[in-house]
Amino acid sequence: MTKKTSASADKKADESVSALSPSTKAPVNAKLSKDERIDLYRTMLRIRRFEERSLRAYQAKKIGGFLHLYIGQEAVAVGCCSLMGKDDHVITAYRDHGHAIAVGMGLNELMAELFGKATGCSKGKGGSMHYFAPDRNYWGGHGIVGGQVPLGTGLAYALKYKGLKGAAMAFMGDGAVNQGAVHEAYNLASLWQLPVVFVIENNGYSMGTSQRRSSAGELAQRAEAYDMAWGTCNGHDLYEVRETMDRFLKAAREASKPAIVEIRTYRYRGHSVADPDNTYRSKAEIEDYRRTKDPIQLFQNQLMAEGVLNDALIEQIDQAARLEADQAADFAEASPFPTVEDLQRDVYWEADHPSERKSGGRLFFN
Ligand SMILES: Cc1ncc(C[n+]2csc(CCOP(=O)(O)OP(=O)(O)O)c2C)c(N)n1
Ligand SMILES: [Mg+2]
Repeated sequence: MTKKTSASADKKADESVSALSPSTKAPVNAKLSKDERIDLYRTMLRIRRFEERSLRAYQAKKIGGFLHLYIGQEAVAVGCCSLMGKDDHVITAYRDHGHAIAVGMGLNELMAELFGKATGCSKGKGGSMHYFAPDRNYWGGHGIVGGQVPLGTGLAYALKYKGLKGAAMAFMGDGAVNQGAVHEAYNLASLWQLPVVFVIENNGYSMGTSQRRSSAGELAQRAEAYDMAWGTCNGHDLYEVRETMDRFLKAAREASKPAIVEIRTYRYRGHSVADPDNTYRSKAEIEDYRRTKDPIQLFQNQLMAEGVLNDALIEQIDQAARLEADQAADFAEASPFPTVEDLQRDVYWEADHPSERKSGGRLFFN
């Protein structure tokens, strides 16, 4: 969503959105209060403003390493994470900013992490791909494509093994679905009937490879081979994400039934900010998505039609989100870097607890 379309609704986008979301009346959406609806909108906008601000910081060389922006996919993380109860868990890949904000992490600790500062959520040593908040049941932020999927299955296994309540959501990209470890995880999840929902965020591309060129068949339908339930939904429509995921999460929580859900979405930026995207898709394609399917614009239109949002409130929410993102960048800038001594902390448990160490051998290279 460009500045133009943020506060004052873009007329063209308005025209392309003819009706309310088909999921408006689903109980999980119908029960939302006015404030809860506004909160969902605000969270999506905060994610976008945070990332736009982080991009400027990256261009100003305040951020090193990778920066994979989630812009365009906000309704997926916000829709899914808004359904989490206190016993539910979430894990994702490296495009992890949206999920972090959706589970309630603060912009200061997130921006500081990007700047590599000691006040970051991972003490400045993880960066963009390694956001974590165990206190919010948010288990990262992982850089190996598909690597988080067995871990998410392990979260669900632990819930079942320990007789705890809740379910786990394991997010992955469309590029992860052919990884062997993902299929091993599917198999065990079904064999052991674990309370996990595998969420495929299909944004159409795995770096520069289109999903259609890399994967055969329906991505989520592969669940049938493992005797699991599956579904798909429109990830540009926040209400539809909530309606679909609510069904599968309930089955996971209440009946320990695993499932695979493909959520169709789109990223507007390159694979990472260092990766220009003028070779594998057309500008017209990106523009078309922006103009007709922007999840924030669509939800804004929805809430305007519901009488929940108006121009003044939209402007106020937008200004607050921009200010919050700017203040997070100021906080990050003013924070200290980790010290040299900090570098080897939090890497190996044994190194942090030498008196309890049982293993031999070398932990670090000299
Ligand atoms: C096992 C492994 N292989 C390759 C890579 C390099 N790599 C990083 S991101 C990526 C694309 C993944 O695309 P997708 O799963 O669709 O996620 P998206 O970037 O679209 O969110 C690849 C191939 C990696 N990190 N890990
Ligand atoms: Mg992808």
